[in-house]
Amino acid sequence: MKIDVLTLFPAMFAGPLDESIIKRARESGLLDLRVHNLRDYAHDRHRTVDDRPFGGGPGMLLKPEPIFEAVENLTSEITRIILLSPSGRTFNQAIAGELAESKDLLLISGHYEGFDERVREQLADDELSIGDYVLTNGALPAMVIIDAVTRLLPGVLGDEESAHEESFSHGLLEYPQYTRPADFRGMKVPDVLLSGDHAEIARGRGEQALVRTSERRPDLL
Ligand code: 9D3
Repeated sequence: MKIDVLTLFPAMFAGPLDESIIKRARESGLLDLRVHNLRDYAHDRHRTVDDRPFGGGPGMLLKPEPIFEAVENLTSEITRIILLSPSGRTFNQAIAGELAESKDLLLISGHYEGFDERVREQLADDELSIGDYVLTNGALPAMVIIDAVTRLLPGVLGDEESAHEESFSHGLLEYPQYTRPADFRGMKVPDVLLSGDHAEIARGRGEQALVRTSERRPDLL
């Protein structure tokens, strides 16, 4: 998969996507990630990317010309173009799954008070938020989406990680887990886990997953 990102803060992308599983996905060619500075598509002397809203109001908007030019340069017919903004639909695992089926994505990170509406109407296929809290810009949301999508690409997770995924994606929170030592400063691991009774262990874990989910995330039940 190719993912292009259009942002005013390309330097934010160095680091988080150069580690661990995403790093491996990039090195193996499963993810071709390209980060572009929106300012490179502005042509005036000050490389202006924003302007004041017609009709007045607080803050600045991203002006359309640099974004249209970037899209014309970076996309093909099949590119899925996604705006990141607090007004988007809320990203979740199902959306990650859909996006993972695209060949090319372009993520356009917002800033200031938002986008000129013509960007939304003419360019965007979708508009996503990552949740109901206010960030300073869309760069972290772009990285969150890249991470969640990349790990779903065939071949990115190892066999063990994928198998674990299969057996635990039953829509509940995970049950409590323990590793050695069996007694840490007087805090003991539940006896059943040391019993070797695998049927009883599975039953206890299932019960704990349900208890935990109903306490913390009743919306999932
Ligand atoms: C109406 C005033 N603000 C909306 C809550 C304007 C505004 C604040 C912050 C517009 C953009 C931003 C920067 N945030 C994003 O671009 C963003 C975001 C977020 O803040 N939270 C969750 N998901 C996202 S995706 C992009």
